[in-house]
Amino acid sequence: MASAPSSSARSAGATGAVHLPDADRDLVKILVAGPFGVGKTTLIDSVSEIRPLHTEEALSEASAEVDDLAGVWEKSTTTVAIDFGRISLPGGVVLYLFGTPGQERFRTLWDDIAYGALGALVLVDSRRLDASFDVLGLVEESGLPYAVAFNAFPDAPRHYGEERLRRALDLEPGTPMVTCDARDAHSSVDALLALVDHLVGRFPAEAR
Ligand SMILES: Nc1nc2c(ncn2[C@@H]2O[C@H](COP(=O)(O)OP(=O)(O)OP(=O)(O)O)[C@@H](O)[C@H]2O)c(=O)[nH]1
Ligand SMILES: [Mg+2]
Repeated sequence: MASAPSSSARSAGATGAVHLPDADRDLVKILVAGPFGVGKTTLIDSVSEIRPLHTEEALSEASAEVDDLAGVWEKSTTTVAIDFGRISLPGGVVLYLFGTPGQERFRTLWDDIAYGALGALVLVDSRRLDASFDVLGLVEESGLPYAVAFNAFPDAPRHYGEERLRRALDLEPGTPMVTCDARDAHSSVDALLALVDHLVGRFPAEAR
């Protein structure tokens, strides 16, 4: 699987500067999307240079019937609306990260949150690929360019080759695929950089 570009040149981190200078900056809205419990909140937490906004609520017994806890047994809360965070990248690009649920039943919320976004980082749990079909459907329907990041849970199968995963998820050709550990800031920034590279590559040089 392609490795993500290095984040070593990152200009600000989870504990870095939080104030943006007034100089010209490219402000980019990015969705961090994925199925229940895939690590969206964790990723935004790990990279955000501002205190992230979360809308976490305790999981209820009723939700157990719709959101499968398989693989994330220790999970006790879920995001009921959005997560929000911000990260400054080298070269003056600032990503505004909007974490959003990817289940089909959140379609209305999705349409509102996706408004104005330039791209999406779709987090996938390779232990339950089918849980990502809804979000991939939503992202493709909305025409958003996206990259797929496999969040490396310890018991995730490692024997799937890239081509097999690409086919299983029915990804559009050229869609970047990387692995990450959402708990790790550098790894998560690398996944975001893979998306940014993909977005930049879609625009002709003269339009940048
Ligand atoms: N081992 C491991 N655990 C992770 C990783 N990322 C997230 N987790 C754990 O997985 C669980 C789910 O993470 P969340 O960040 O809440 O997932 P989410 O996608 O925001 O979940 P919802 O908002 O409920 O859809 C938490 O218990 C995390 O600690 C990872 O990279 N590796
Ligand atoms: Mg969440």
